Amino acid sequence: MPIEVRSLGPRIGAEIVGTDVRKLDDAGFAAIYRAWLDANVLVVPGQELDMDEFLRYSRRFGIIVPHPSKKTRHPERPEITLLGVDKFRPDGTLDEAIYRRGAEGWHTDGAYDAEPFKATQLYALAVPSRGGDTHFASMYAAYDALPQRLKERLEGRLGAFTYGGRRKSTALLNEEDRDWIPVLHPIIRTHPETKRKGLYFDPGKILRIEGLEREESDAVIDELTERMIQPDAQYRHRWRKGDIVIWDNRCSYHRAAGDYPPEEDRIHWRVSIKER
Ligand SMILES: O=C(O)CCC(=O)C(=O)O
Ligand SMILES: [Fe+2]
Repeated sequence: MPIEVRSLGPRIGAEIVGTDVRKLDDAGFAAIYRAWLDANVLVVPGQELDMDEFLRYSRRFGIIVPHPSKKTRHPERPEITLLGVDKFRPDGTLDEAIYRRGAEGWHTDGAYDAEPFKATQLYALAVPSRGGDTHFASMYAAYDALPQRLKERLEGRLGAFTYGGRRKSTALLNEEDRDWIPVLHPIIRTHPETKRKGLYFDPGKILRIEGLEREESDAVIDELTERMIQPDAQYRHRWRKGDIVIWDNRCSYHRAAGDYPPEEDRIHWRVSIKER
């Protein structure tokens, strides 16, 4: 069966129409993979999957690695992270780190790793009656829109990234996992598959730009934070139960809206995927 691809946002986001991911042959998957590389964020709606089926499909994109946040891993399946589970503490108060996970700002997943996550894939098990959308934006568009002086200033430069960034936000990590050695990534990063240049940046994880004086590094970080999101290269996903959404962390930013009624469930299975 041919794969039908529908475009979603301007320059980012696409949806696959009428496909059951459990039944995809290699040609079908190749079409999905191509659509994902082209659109950076790919939605496959209407899936009914158990955990093994979700993992099997996810493994077609790469290697699944457990997320460093141990307390949000599925107790029996460490490669699955649970989003929105155990939001309330035993005393009834809301755990903001779980409720607002991913909502503190635009980011890309895994920039704190020497080899960042290639992709993150979510499967929606429960969606709230309102709010809880996920926003996406293109790193390619961010790079294209940079003024020439910044492109030249940043070409070949490395950024130092760490888990909690300058704010040291490590609430989801166990105490013993909170020390991170900063890792370096080119700020202007060429996507290994599409060969397109993007602005690889994460205001919540970057510490500094190597080779710049502290003040200049901070000023450039502030300027990039202002410039990273291009309004004409965004997609906002309104979740439906059964949606699979995969995003490419090498060329897109995302953030959770963090605005749904906390008493309602918003639950996803999540996997972090690395290159093979
Ligand atoms: O829950 C969401 O909408 C996205 C959360 C997030 O940033 C992530 O899973 O990496
Ligand atoms: Fe994220």
